[in-house]
Amino acid sequence: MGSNKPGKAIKNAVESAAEKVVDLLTPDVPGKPGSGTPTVEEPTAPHAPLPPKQEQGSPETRTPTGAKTGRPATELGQQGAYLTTSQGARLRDTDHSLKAGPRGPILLQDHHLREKIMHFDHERIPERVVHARGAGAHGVFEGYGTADGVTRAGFLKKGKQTDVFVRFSTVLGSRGSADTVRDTRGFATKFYTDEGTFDLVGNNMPVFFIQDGIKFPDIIHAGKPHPDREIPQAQSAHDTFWDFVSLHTEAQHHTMWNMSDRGIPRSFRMMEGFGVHTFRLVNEAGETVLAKFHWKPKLGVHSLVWEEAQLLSGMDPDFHRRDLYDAIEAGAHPVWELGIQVLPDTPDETFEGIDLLDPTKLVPEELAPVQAIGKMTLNRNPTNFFAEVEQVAYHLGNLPPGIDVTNDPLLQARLFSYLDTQLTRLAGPNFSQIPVNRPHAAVNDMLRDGFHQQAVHAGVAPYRPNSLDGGNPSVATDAEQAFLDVPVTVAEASKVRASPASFDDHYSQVRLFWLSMSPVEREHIVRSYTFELAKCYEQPIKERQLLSLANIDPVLCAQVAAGLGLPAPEPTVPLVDVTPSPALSQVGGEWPADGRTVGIVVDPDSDLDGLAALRETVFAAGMVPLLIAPHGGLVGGLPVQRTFATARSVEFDALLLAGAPVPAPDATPARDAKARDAKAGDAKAGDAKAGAVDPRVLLMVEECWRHAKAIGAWGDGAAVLTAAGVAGSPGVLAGDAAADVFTELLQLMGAHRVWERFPAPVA
Ligand code: HDE
Repeated sequence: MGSNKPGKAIKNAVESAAEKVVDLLTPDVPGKPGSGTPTVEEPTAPHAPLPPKQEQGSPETRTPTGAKTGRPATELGQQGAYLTTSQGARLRDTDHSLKAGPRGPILLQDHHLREKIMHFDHERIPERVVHARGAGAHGVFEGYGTADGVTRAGFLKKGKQTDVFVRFSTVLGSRGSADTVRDTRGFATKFYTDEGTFDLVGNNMPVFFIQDGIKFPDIIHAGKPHPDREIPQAQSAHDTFWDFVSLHTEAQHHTMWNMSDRGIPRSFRMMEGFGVHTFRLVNEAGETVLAKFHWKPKLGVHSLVWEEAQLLSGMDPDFHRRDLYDAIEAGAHPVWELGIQVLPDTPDETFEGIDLLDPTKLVPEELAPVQAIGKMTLNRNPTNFFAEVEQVAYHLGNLPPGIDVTNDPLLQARLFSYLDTQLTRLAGPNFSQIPVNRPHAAVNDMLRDGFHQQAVHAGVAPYRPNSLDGGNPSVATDAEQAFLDVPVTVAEASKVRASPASFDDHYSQVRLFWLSMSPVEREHIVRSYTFELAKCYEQPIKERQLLSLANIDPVLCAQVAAGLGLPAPEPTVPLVDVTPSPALSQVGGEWPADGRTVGIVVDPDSDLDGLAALRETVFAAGMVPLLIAPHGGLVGGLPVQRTFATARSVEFDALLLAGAPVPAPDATPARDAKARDAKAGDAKAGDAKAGAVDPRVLLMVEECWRHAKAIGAWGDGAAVLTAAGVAGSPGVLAGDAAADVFTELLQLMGAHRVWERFPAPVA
């Protein structure tokens, strides 16, 4: 038995761990599981729970009514050195049930067994009906003060800092589905403002499939797996999806966004976010404007290429999750600016002919620039995924004074759904008392009782008016920051199940989007439509979707039709003249490479001088270097993160070759299918040295090349470029010194990919 003073015990445990584990082998790249260093032997000295990792954060410890508790967040989960029951009784054994003799049977009286199994049986809660798969992080928002003229919201005032919790998600897949599927991404932000929580529950695309919330179950039923066989998971490449969107043509705009590179983001950190709907802002003087919210990532908007996304779904289904958490852990904190398009609040709620209540329409930034009003930095990973990411509950109706809703019929239906869904998912009406959902503003709501009530309400009069509690709580005035339901005039009308005539235009903005794309982005769109439709079984569905494409653009339609082996139909509506919006394209511009991953292939038999310095340079550039070697352990005194057997090019944004390793002992197809036949490389490259390079390294180079990634080599590494047949092509660098090659590589990475490798035929 060791000391039972927790501080000393931790110190002892850490010191003994340091002695027993080769320090150098401990990974110094992000992703290490815990904050301590494990020992080979099971630790037995009692001590307090280890603290979370430094870059992890938990919801601030507040009472259910929003007051600060001042207690460390770690105490909310675990305390003390000893294993206990849920009631705090210390246990002496948790490995054996209480039995009548060592050979059983188990006794019904074993309260520890029953409690342990009962709790385990109920660990799962229903996953979200949509957006089930996601990842989240804590951060801080700082207002610029630039929105003061249009909204009274206090969290937007200059320099005001507000805690936030963001959850990113895919829409269609189940909780365990892959991150890199083609889909819309959710981008939901909870601002814990002093004036009540504000939830901005948006997507990474500015338009939606439907104009009226009553259609939501239809689009989701169509996009989810087929009800009979429950396939395919987390994707739209199937008959029911295309059946619906080709019949319900208002979905065509959002569908094209999904078919574009926006449907396969490189990273959550590299996505724009959009509030989608038009909101109404109201300032101190009671004046209103209409506004659309935008999140602009400091790292730019970037995507995977389709093959990369598909390979990643198998290689690393958690790719986006890992990317977000690793970047935060590496100190590359993702930053977005919040911006608004400010639009006049006119009676027709229309701007430049665009109906602002139609969520299938965007307002081009060239017509209404996005004005920055604040900045968000995500700087802490969750400490417990379930408690925070799974239990966070967003709701469009969580609005602070100064921000109000409009009559957008999609938005209006959402105001019902987000509270309602939590009743099932979080089992009762008290979900706002779960730690991650607790407001940071004083709560005095007169809501009482219900499942899982956490608050111990005092007072005898949870009703108004009352005299027994002295009239508490009071209602607030404008001067006391009361929420303002903007008194908008509602035109006299009859009850109808109908939409305004302006909602009938289903094609002009889809055409605008298509014509705003660069040639390479159009290639990707053609390929996605062709891929998805080719996966459908039913010819009539493909033909019907081609009709929509004909109404969008004849070139697009002809290209997809050719791929499907079907005739391209004529348009059924006149093609509209539109002015492209260059802001919609992702290509062009220079962006920081923060938090990107660089693979470095090393050959233990070659000159390893300078490798340590290069690794440090990559770290210093805010990126993560991963050393890839024939075997694990140490190479040149540095820890290896991937072997040729475990590495795949799709994990890296760029590849560096510090040597030309000969085939490793496990480079046989029987041991590793990626190894193929080393001789095949030989023949293909037509180079005497080709067979001398490990075929897995050649595969990495080939894949990086066709995914338009920058590749650099120096010294012996240049031989790999020749062996792979890519030497001298665009974005493939060879030099004498590692540092020079890396500097050039960094420049190429600023453009995200080496697009000139693939001149696009669709102009
Ligand atoms: Fe959602 N949506 N939605 N949605 N949505 C949910 O709420 C719903 C819509 C969005 O990370 C659910 O708590 C209806 C548009 C995000 O926890 C549910 C309609 C946009 C998230 C729901 C819409 C979104 C959700 C499922 C049509 C972009 C994830 C679990 C009227 C502006 C939030 C939950 C998170 C989640 C309903 C349309 C974005 C069922 C009925 C438009 C980012 O309430």
